[in-house]
Amino acid sequence: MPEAIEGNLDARGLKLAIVVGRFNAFVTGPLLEGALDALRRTGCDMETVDVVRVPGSWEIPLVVKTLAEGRRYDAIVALSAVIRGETPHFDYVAGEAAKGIAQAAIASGVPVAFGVLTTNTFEQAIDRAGGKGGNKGFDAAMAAVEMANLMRRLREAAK
Ligand code: INI
Repeated sequence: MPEAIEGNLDARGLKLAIVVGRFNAFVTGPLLEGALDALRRTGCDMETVDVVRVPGSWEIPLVVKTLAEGRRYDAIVALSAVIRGETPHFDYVAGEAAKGIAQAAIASGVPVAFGVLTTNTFEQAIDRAGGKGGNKGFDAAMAAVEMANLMRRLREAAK
């Protein structure tokens, strides 16, 4: 069996930022708690975690891009909640947030975990923010730790 190259879940020594939207704060608050819990459990020095608040999902790409280009972070976690309403607004906000976050990660080489909920109802959002669907903020932070370590490994292997 070939040995798989993968990132571990040890956040000791990693520098992470969390960008979190205020819109739908009753969902994004628990997402942030979940993300912080994951970082605590993976050994991250919590004093070094930067939490950056933005108005909503629309603003996340610009802030993630700015943080990633600053090269101070091993990974970034993006957290927000877009809930479908009666208008096409949902599609614009959710689509641009997803595209912009992906572009910022690919352009900078800094992993950005996608903890942006896109749901049809408030109930679905709550289910995924610590309810019966788990906590997507926790999952996103775990993905950020794994990807930070994987990217580190890949860069070292390329030397
Ligand atoms: N922002 C969200 O994060 N979620 C939403 O569901 C949402 N809706 O539905 O409008 C939303 N809108 C605000 C948007 O992200 C910007 O903050 C706003 O348009 C100002 O630029």
